[in-house]
Amino acid sequence: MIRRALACLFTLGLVACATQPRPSTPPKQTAPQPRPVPAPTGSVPAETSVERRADAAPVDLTPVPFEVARANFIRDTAARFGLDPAFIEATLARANWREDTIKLMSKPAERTIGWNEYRPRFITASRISAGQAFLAEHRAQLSRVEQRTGVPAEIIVAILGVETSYGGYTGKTPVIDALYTLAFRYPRSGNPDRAQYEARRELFFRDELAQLFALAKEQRLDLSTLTGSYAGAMGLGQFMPSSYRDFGVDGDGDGRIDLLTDLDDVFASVANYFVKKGGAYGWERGGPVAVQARLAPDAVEFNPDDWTPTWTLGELATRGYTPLTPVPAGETATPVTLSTSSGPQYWLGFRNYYAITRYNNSKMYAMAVWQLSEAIAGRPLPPA
Ligand SMILES: [Ca+2]
Repeated sequence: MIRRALACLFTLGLVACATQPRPSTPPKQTAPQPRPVPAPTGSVPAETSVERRADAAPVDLTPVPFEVARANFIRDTAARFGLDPAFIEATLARANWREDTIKLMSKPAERTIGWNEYRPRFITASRISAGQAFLAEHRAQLSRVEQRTGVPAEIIVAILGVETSYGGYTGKTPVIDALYTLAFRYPRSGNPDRAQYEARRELFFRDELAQLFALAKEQRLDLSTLTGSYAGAMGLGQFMPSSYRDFGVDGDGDGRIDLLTDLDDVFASVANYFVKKGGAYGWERGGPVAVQARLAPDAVEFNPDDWTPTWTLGELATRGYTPLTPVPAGETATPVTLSTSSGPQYWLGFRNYYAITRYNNSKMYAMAVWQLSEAIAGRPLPPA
């Protein structure tokens, strides 16, 4: 759910990533049974990814004393969501600064890795078999969501596999602590080139903290027990509060959106996110995700700034790109270059590829999720 993320070791996004502890959390009552799954890869939800959009408005860097910022936050959040300021004050008074959150958020980005290193971290035999078991166990529920939304069951399962090892590890950090920390003590590198970005990130998390209060009220969540990632992402799909509020769906019709323990709600919400988040490029029922391509030897690699799939096959052909497998007529795509130990690998990503990047703005994340979904569905994988 966010924009430019770099993930932990990968480039998923942004800054911080996901360094999650080993999975040890017992499953929730209605969540899947524990399975021998690999440690989560630690993607950070999109919302926590880095944003470096050129059009991002400048942020006022005038220092504001913490007490003033905190008081303004309480006043503004109470007014914005119709909450009792005394409740917000009392809740924040019990929140703790999380040094581990600061540390993880300030961790320097690891060296950029290639697809040949990234892929094996996500696409493993154990993750595939655990995904197949999860799909088999919940097939009826997933099929209903697929029929309604067009988002294939295996795509939903793959996202949950990458984010939380199918619910095996959803995070143990109190969400209120994580967001309070990042909202008011977002780590500063001291690098003037990053000052605007870091200030914007702090405001992003301050808004997420405000939305957490609204979410808790709307969905009757107990902020004293709610846990998630070190950056405040929650549940099997690792939704940030704003995404929970914007895209969460009550899948079982019990009047509540529970993305922490209710699989009907989780499946419906992940699918809804895919359909809606990309706007005009949201998930297309039955559409392709990606195909491998060949680049003509005399052509120049074409790497657009983002993965919006606006290029016609004719335009791509002009630039030297030829799909290796047939593509439905009328599809538009984005070229994607993956680096491997044996040289660049070229792909064309379609609207549904773009939809996956809305979950985490990384070309390798989207490719890994799609390929994992293919393996879970029992289809052959492209060579690494
Ligand atoms: Ca529900």
